[in-house]
Parts: sequence; C-alpha cells; structure tokens
Amino acid sequence: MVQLSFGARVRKSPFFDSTIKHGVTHFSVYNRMYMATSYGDPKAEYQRLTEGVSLWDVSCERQVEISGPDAAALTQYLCPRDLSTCKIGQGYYVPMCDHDGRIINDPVLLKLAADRFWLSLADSDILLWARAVCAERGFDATVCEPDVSPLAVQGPKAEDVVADVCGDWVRDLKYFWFRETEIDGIPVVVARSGWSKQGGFELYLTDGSRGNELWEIMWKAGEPYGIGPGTPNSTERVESALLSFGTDNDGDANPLELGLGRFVDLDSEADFIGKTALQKIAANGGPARLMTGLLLDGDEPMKSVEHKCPVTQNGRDVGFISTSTYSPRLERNIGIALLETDVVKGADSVVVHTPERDHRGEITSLPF
Ligand code: THG
Repeated sequence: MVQLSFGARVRKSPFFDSTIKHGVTHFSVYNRMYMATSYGDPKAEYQRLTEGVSLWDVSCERQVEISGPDAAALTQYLCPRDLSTCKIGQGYYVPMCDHDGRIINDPVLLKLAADRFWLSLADSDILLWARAVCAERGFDATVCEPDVSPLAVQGPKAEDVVADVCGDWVRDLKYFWFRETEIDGIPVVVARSGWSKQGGFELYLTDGSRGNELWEIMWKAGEPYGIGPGTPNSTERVESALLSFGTDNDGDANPLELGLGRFVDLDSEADFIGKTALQKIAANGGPARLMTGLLLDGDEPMKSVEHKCPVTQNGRDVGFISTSTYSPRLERNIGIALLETDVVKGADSVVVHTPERDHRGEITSLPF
C-alpha cells in the first residue's frame, strides 16, 4: 500500500493528536500541513454532518494577518470584493485574483479591527504574494502567519453544542460574523461559518499549545448530541456547490467562470489586482467557460474521480470534470465540471470520460 510519509517539511496541526486518537484514517496535504480527510466511514461522516454534528480539524486553513496603518488599503488592493461595507466583527468570502484575473485563492476575510485583517486561506501561498505586493507597492503594513488554527463544528446540532460551551449569545451571531472570547481560558475567535451548508461554527484557536484541550472540551460538550469526527466533506460540498479551490479550477480559471461573480465588485471605486482584466472579460461577452453541475448516469454509486477527467460533446473536448460523487440527497451520481460557456448554455448532455467507463452527463444549474 502507498503511504504518506511524515516529516518536518509538512506541519502538524495543534489538533493532530486528537485526530489520531479519534481514528483518522486518511490525510491529504494542504498549505504544507497534514489535513485529515477521512475517519474511514464516509457514510457515517456524511450522516453526522447532515443530521447531527461533527468536529473537523481544519487548521490547514492558515491565516495571513495584515496589520498596520495601511492594512485596510493593502487588503482591499488584494481583494476584488468591495470591502468598504465590511464591518469590524464581520467576515466576507473573497475570491482573490492575480493581475490577469486568474483566481489564486478564495479565503474567508475576517475584519478584526480597522487596521487588522485575517485571510483564512484555501490551499495556495498567499503569505508570499501578500508580502510581495505590500513591499512592491510601498504599503505601511505587516504581513505574517499568526498562531491561529480553525476547528469547525458543523451540522444542524452544532449551534446547541457551541451554545452549551460559549453561551446563548452565539445563537445571535449572524452568518459569517464572529467574536473573540475564551473557552475555559483558551483564547478563540468564534465565527458562524464553515465549508458546508449544514450550519455551524468555526473556532479559531489562537494558542496552538492548547489544541487537544479545546478538542476534548468540544467533544465532551457534543457527546449528548452524538458528536463524531469529520472532515471537509466532498459529497456535501458538491451537493451544496461550494468551490474547492485547486480541485475545481485549473491554473487559468477566473471567478466569473467559477460562478463567483457576485463576490467580485467590478464597478466599485476601489482599485484591486485583476480589476482591469476582469472588466475586459466581462465587457467582451463574459467568461469563455462556466462551472456547471452534471447529473451522471449509472444506478450504482460511482467512484469519485481522482483527477480532472475530460468531458466531450459530439466527440469534441469541451472541458473537464473535477469531482464526482454519489449524492444521498438526490439519490444519484452528480459532479462538478468546468465547460465551454456555449455547451453549458445549451444545457444539453455531454460525455464524461472516467478511468472506469464513460458516463452520460446532463448539464444542470448549481447548486443541485
Ligand atoms: N472556513 C475558513 N477558512 C477557509 C474555508 C472555510 N479557507 C479555505 C476555504 N474554506 C475557503 N473557501 C470557501 C468557499 C466557500 C465558502 C467559504 C470558504 C462559503 N461559501 C458560501 C457559498 O458560496 O454559498 C457563502 C458565501 C457568502 O454568501 O458569503 O461558505 O470554510 N475559516
């Protein structure tokens, strides 16, 4: 069996020992950290997330902190979304772009103070990018990776668990808003967010020496609600059409192609990296490709694709599928693909070429 080898190059999470203790079976690598991806029972993990509550080590969602006199200006220049409306204590989903409009990350932005921000990253090296932009543009700001590690509590019963630990005020937190607090003296930022559409919270631990302690507190509090271990769930996220950066895009994709246009403010006053390029794409007939849902044939639950697989129409290459899964909610196979705009607008069928066999794919709008 092929195995992942452990070494100092790839970092361990503050919750690492807890994930081992609770039976983690699979890791991936994300932002140069081990990332738990399964506890060996996908069905139970999906059910816990959609009907109960599950605890996820997502500390590989590293933070880039931007602080100092020009923090707001630098953060805005890095982000295509108009941040002038973002309040202290509020989070925003922000697809970040390079100068040609290609997406380079899709973090959650947290505004901690007028002059202090976190970018809670997907899997790419934004620390290097933000430092380079800061220096090249002469902004008076500090860019660092702070000691911050998110732990997600997700599922319909997550609110009860987090309220039992933190107090009923968490029930009033609005979507993507957050507050700094302590749990038994452990410093955390509590946010209503998470990479699922099942509801839930993220606890951003700000003292990495206390990860296993925090895990155990949440575990004990969750026991009456049947809490169990989980990970970012690829089946639920496909059903809910949440972008998996690095999975669903290739190196050239832009946010307009990925259905993230509502998070890009091309008419805003603010200047940001990629603005001119994206305005040009929008003015010249829109994006060449579109992310779409596919309903896939087959009565048997299909194996999820392990790499981007080609999609054709009438024998012609029209794009790729990035994820496929059997959906318990829809009781059929579904997938996410990035295909030529005309093909998606034609809303016809395509052929998906997986290593196992060819599947007929019916184009359908997202979310499923
Ligand atoms: N939480 C935190 N950090 C993260 C993620 C997270 N970093 C990596 C990755 N996830 C970033 N990507 C996403 C993608 C989608 C969403 C959040 C983070 C998301 N999107 C909703 C949607 O598209 O419907 C809501 C967006 C909105 O309305 O603002 O939640 O999960 N800390």
